[in-house]
Amino acid sequence: MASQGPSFYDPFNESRWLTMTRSGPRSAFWRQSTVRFALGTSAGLALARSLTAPTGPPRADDEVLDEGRDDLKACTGTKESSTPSEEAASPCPADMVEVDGDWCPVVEHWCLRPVDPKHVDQDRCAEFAATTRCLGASQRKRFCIDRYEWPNEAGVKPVVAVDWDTARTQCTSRGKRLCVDQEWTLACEGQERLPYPYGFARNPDACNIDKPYIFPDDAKWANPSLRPGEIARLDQRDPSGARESCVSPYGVFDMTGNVDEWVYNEQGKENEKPYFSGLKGGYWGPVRDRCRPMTTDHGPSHTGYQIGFRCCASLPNTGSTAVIPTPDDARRRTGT
Ligand SMILES: [Ca+2]
Repeated sequence: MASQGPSFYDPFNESRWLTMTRSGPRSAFWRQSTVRFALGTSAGLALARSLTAPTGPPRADDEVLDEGRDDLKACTGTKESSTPSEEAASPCPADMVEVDGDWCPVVEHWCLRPVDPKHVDQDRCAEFAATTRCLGASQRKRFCIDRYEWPNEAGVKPVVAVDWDTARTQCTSRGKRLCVDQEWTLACEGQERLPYPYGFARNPDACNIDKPYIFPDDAKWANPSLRPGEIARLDQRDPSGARESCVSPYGVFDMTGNVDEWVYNEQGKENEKPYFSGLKGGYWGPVRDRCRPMTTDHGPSHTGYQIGFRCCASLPNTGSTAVIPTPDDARRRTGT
């Protein structure tokens, strides 16, 4: 009997899943597993669509796409390949972390066990197989990223309730810029391509995630005089860096969970979905809270009680030319 097969996740349409079915002796595995290819680009989606159904979960010796990268072939989530040497001088400011590595457009992640089997649509995975095969050609990236969420100060709660354009302006005021979504993903998952910055198994103690959901009061949120009180009622933030375990292979804190983070989605648009204003990492609530997914349903003027940001900066002579457009720039670019 046919059973649920792999699903290819489209990051630009979070409600759309391309599902394949298969039958055979591994059907028991398929019943237990949700298989998702987290896609980084529309090209990646096209690639995934062109694939045939895998014959089962990948084995360690399946990880052969990174030829010449012996350190990644046997990846088990250890952090050696991305963690910078303590002796090495960083070209980044003291409050930023250097990220130097290969970003993969599509990573094959196999979810072995959902958090809630009755609500797999929530896309919360309790444990992934320790495999991270890269589909497609990886791209070298080198840049700086804030160690913490804005205002990028250890022990201080990050800001919330900012829209994308305010976040962009704040980064500019410090001589930085918003992160491009691909940069943010690499800084979170490392070259190890971890689904969570701390590994393959979801851990609500490692990062500030899976706190009980509190229903917001839309009327209070819409009233400027009542909004601060509503934000305080909903607030479940940690101070930046409060959890030593919530650190990525590169040494960046609080990427998944705590507050959602604005990024620049290079494939996005200003006035319709997918927006160029992307959100990465989830927040303290019971949501995906992984490195790969991006929410692209909210335009640059959107704000929320759980939404903050962090900044990135280009390094000279690295080929990085990321320029974050203003909404006017984007309007001219798209002709809208
Ligand atoms: Ca975060």
